[in-house]
Amino acid sequence: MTVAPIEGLPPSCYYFHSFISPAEEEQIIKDIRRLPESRWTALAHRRLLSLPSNLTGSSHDILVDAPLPTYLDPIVARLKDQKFFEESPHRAPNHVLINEYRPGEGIMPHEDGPAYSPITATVSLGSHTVLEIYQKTEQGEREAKPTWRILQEPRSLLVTTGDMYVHTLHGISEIETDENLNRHNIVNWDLLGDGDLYESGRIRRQTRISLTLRDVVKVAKLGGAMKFITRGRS
Ligand SMILES: O=C(O)CCC(=O)C(=O)O
Repeated sequence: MTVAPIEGLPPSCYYFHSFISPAEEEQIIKDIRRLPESRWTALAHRRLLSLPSNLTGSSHDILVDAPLPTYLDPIVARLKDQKFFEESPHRAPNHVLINEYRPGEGIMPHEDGPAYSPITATVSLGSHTVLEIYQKTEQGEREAKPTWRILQEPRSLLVTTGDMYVHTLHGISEIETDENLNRHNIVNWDLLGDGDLYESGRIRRQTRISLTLRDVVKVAKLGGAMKFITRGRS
């Protein structure tokens, strides 16, 4: 795997097609689908699982110490091999947000915030998507239109860190078909594994599951976390 940042973006964002195999993708989707419906949080435009648990405490920034699901082991091992989390406090991701989007669903532009060490690793399963990156104005507000678009193929990995993490926002439009896909509009066009699939410039989305792996800075043992929760309520 060659580790080179995507050119044209603020430092630093890395894209790797075929980060996992089709067999691994199928197995992880099966493992996720095995989880009871009640574990998911249904939102207006996607559904969401937070594992090993939701962040807690009055600022929602504390993780109760627990392992990630074992079906993510191959992904975590590869992230460690590539030393992406080398500078984060636990030198590995300890939390995953699993988002499921049907065609037409997306996520509002947002920043990932200070609960996490400033590095995010996202693996896409089942479908491509287009992540839109927004810059901030001098007043710190989000610009009206995205400056860059990143095409994430199924089974790919996108790593965001540094200025990209701190100074930009990202979102996914609520559309069924991605259009205007070409080397002028897609910043990682030359890094795609299966570029031919997108040559027509448009492609319909399928149901996509994204795994967003991060390192939560504050981790507490169960007893310790209870103290934070109680304090937050008093
Ligand atoms: O699904 C994605 O690729 C983006 C997810 C995301 O932005 C988030 O979980 O904060």
